[in-house]
Order: sequence, then structure tokens, then C-alpha cells
Amino acid sequence: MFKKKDFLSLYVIASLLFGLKTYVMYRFMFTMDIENIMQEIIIFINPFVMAFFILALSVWLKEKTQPKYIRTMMVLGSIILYLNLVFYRNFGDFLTIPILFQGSNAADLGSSVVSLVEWFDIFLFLDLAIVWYLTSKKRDIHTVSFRPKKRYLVLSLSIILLLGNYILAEIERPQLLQRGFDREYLVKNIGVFNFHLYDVVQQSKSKAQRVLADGNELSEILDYIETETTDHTDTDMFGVAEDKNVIFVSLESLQSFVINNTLHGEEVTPFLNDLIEDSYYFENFYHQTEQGKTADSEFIVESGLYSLPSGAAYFTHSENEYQSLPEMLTQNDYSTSVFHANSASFWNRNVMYENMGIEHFYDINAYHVTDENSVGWGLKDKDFFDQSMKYLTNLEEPYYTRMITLTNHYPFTLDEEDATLAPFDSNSKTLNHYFQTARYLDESIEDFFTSLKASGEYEDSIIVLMGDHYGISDFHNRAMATYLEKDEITAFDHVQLQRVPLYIHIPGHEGEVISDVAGQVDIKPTLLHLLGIDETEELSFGTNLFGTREKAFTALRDGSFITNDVIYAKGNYYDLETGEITEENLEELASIREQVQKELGFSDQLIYGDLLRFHDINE
Ligand code: GP9
Ligand code: MN
Repeated sequence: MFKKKDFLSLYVIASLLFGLKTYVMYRFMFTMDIENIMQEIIIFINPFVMAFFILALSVWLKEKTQPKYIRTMMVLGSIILYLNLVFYRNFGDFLTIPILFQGSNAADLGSSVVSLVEWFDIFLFLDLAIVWYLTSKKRDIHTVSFRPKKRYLVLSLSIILLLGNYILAEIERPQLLQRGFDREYLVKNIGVFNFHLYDVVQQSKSKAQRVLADGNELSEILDYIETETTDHTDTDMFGVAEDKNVIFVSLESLQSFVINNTLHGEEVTPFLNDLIEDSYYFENFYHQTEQGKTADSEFIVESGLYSLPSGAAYFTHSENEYQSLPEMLTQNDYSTSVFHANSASFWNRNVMYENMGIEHFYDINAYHVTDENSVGWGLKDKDFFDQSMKYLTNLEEPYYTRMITLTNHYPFTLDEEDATLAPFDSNSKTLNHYFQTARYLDESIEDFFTSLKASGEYEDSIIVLMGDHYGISDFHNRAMATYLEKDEITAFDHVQLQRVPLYIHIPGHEGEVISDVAGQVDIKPTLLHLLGIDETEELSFGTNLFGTREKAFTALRDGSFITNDVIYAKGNYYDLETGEITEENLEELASIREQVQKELGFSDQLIYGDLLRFHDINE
């Protein structure tokens, strides 16, 4: 019933071309881990199946409109793929609907985007050029006019292929769509386009959740918080920083692997290394951010809730009711502020800060920014701290303020005169330069401490330094393995690389290196405890870090978790000491894994349902 010429029809040729392009991108440009032959097969089939499904719909159209339809779909598809690729090169992650609606960020991303585009990307549009050529010269040869029966046959074929793809995916990853935690799994198994469809459905569901929530869900969650995450022990750290100012410094993209480490025989972060001596330093402290990056880290610290599995709560849930740290501090006579030399709307901060109880935001307009004193994303950190001092010394005391640094941000550019460390030498320009900007950040913190001491601000304050999230994504694993002198970066290493520094520096205190596992959710109760404000009243998934640390785990947003003995990642438990997969205590570990899922789920429920609006926070 099909003739030979049918197979040379435009929609078939276009499907093959677009499918091939997509496959090449999946396999060779997105650096997705292919773990087994089944994944290899799926990732090969999916691009063609998907292209055929969409483009074969053209047989239902008039011959004249077929080329138009096919070209339009191919252009749309190419744009979607390419945007994902550019995003992936930066974040090692795929786009989601909320991220796309963060339109205002796109403009600010400008300088980064240019460095994410490669000259050879032009070949990614070759399929379009060919189809354009075919449809311009030999239009009538390539379009088809099928009878209804044949059209149904083509449609059935494309649906069967698609179902086949889903079945293989389901065999490969049972419950893939229900779990959905890891975007890479989804893309590997169902492709970028189905992933976006999935994302749209998820997002609409979460919008519906707020409308449907009625507060009955709340009591179970509050009970959980009371029994599982609240530590009621009194410690002698309670109130040690009562009425002190809190200067919280967010260290852009700073990961723990550079702390106490060297490059070319030189310390990368000499000041921060020394600062460990007289600070409480948490060496197993993890960031828990997702797509919202800096904004997620702010969200976690302020709300004590987890970041969302996709999108940034700063955008998607900026109108919610939260029990925020700044608000609690305001009730205890603190003034609250943030210093950050970027436009106020970035990450929707201007909106969210107001909701979170930040009284003053010293944004880019508070700074004198010139070509000379800026690099990469904007004002250099040294100038940032320098210019901030005049405001800081005039804040109403006691104050809680957050200073957000910027220079150690992807793509880690630095003016030559600011580089005091030679770059690393590897196949990753990103990692090579990271050490230089990390060193610069270290120096800027040193200068800031000097200014704090000179101005007298130091004595009356506690200074908290925290890395906001990772700076080096998995995309640079090969170079990272070279630096760490490992054969490869395993799932175990990946989790360990999510450690970021946390310093709590209290003038007059000797401090201590604390090895217990901890995460960003723990900051809110911990700070309240130090300030002498009863943290057991606080509603969060974190626990006072100076308490008994009975809570068994720190959860990462993707469902991985770390205990004091094991790391759970990508379906395996790894012994923390050896890094080897372990089969011991599986039952106990499985119950922790369930608790992690439950806890993350509760946090999501609170946010999606805006459940705290049903709770009198001041009760
Ligand atoms: C932007 C700065 C960096 O204002 O905080 O944001 P990031 O890209 O790290 O989320
Ligand atoms: Mn950041």
C-alpha cells in the first residue's frame, strides 16, 4: 500500500534529518550519563520517534500547506533544542517553564550567553537549510496526498512508535513520570519535547494545588516538624550572640573543595583557611539549592523550607505566607537589609524581599558602578564591600544584613590585574578560571574583615559566611577529576562536591571544626538559637546545629542524602569512608530514604498549597 516514493516524502526526510540532529545533540553535546545499553537504545530511538510523530501530522494537511507546517515545526523544535543547549552549557540542566518566565533574568544573563555559544553551533541548523532548499525548488515531488485510510495508518504508526518509546523508558526507569526528580533521567528517556510537556502539566498541577488546599494538610506537617526536625535541648550556645548584629555573607558559587586546597602549590583561599582557626566551621555542610541558585539559597536560609524541585520559589511563590527569619528578627527589634549590586528585579528579589520582611535593599542604585570597577556580572566584590561600608556603619542596630557577592560567578572572568593566582590547566576554561575568582573572593573577604575591624563594626557583630551553591557543574567533570587526581567523578563524588563552606564567626569565640553533616535549612534555627530567640517555635525543616544533631540526614533537593556514615545517590548507598557501594543496613537506610522523600514532599506541599496562610505564625 505504500510506494517507494512515499519514503522519500518531505515529512519522512525532515523527520530523519531533525531526528538525526536531535540525536547528535543528545549524545554528543548534552553530556548526559549513559549508564547502559538500554539507555543507549532509547536515546537513539526517541529523537526519530518524536520527530516523526510531529512531522507526520502533516499528511493531514493540504499539499500546499505541508511544507509550511514542516518548516514551522522544525524551526520551533530547533529553537527549543538550542535554548536548552545554551542553558545546559551553563547549568548542566534543562529549561523549565518557570525558568522561561523569569524573562527579566534573560537580559542580565547577556554576557554569559555569548560565552555559551560556539561557532560550530551553526551546523545545528543544517537540517533547516536542507529542508528549505527541498521545499523551495521541488515542492510538488516531496509533499504527499494520502487517502484517509493511509493517513490513519501513518498516525497509528507514529503513535505505536511513541508508545514503544514510553514502554522502553518505563522498563528502564520504573515510575519515571511519578518520580520525576531528576530532569536528566526524564530527558534521557522521553526526550526534551516530552519533558517540556511533562513540565507544563506539573506546573499547572501545582497552581491547582494552591486553589485546592484548605489547611487540613497542615497539622500532619506541623507534627512532623515538631517531632522530627525540632531539637529541644538547651545548649550553652543559646543566646551567645544576643543583640549582636548579624552580617551574613553569601559567597557566590564557592564550593568547599577549594578550602584548604592548593593550586600550583599555593593555597587557593588563604584567608578563609586561616579563618577556620577562630570560627565555627562546618566542613560537611551542603547546599540544597536547585534551579533558583542564589535565590534558592536565600529562600532556604530565610524560610527554613527546601527549594522547589523546579523553578525558583522566589518567582513562582513570591506571594506566599512564610515564617521568615528576617520577620522573626524584626519582631525582636532588629533592622533587616540586603546588599547586592545587581538590579532589584533580578530573581524577583524586590518583590520577594518585601514579602520576606527585608526592610531595605541596597541594590545596584546604591553603588557607583563604572567600567573600571566592574567585571563579568557587575561590580567587583572588593569595590562592593568597600562601597557598602558607608551604609553598613549607618544601619540601625542591632541589624541583620545579607551581603551577596558576585565576582566568583560563571564564567569566572577577572581582569588581569586582579588575578593573583595562575589559572589551572585543563580542558575546562571554566574550572581553570574558577580558582582565580575564588582567590579574588577570598581577598575581598579579607579586606572586608579589615574594614569591619577598622570601623568598630566587628566587635558588635557575628559574621556568617556561606557558599550559596555549586559553581562547577557536572559538565566539567573531566577537568574536575584531573584537579582532584581521580579517575572519574562518580555519583558519590558528585554529592560530596555539593559541599559549600559555612563559617559562623563570633568575635571572642575560639570556634571549632564541626564535622556533622548539615545543610542550608539548618541555618534559620541555628541563628535564632545563637541570638537567644527560642528556635523551637520556629517552623522549618532545619535543626539547630549546636544541638544534639539527632536528625539522621541532610537531604539534597534531588532526593540524594548524606548521613554521618553513607551517601545515597542515584539509587546506591556509598560508604562515606571508602566511597564504595555498601549493602549494609539496607533496611534502615531505606527508611531514611523514605523519610527524605516525605520531608521534601511536605516542604513542597507547604509551598505549593501556600499552607502557612492557614497558620497563625505568631501564635
Ligand atoms: C544575581 C546573583 C547571581 O543577582 O545573585 O545569581 P545566580 O546566577 O548565582 O543565581
Ligand atoms: Mn549564586
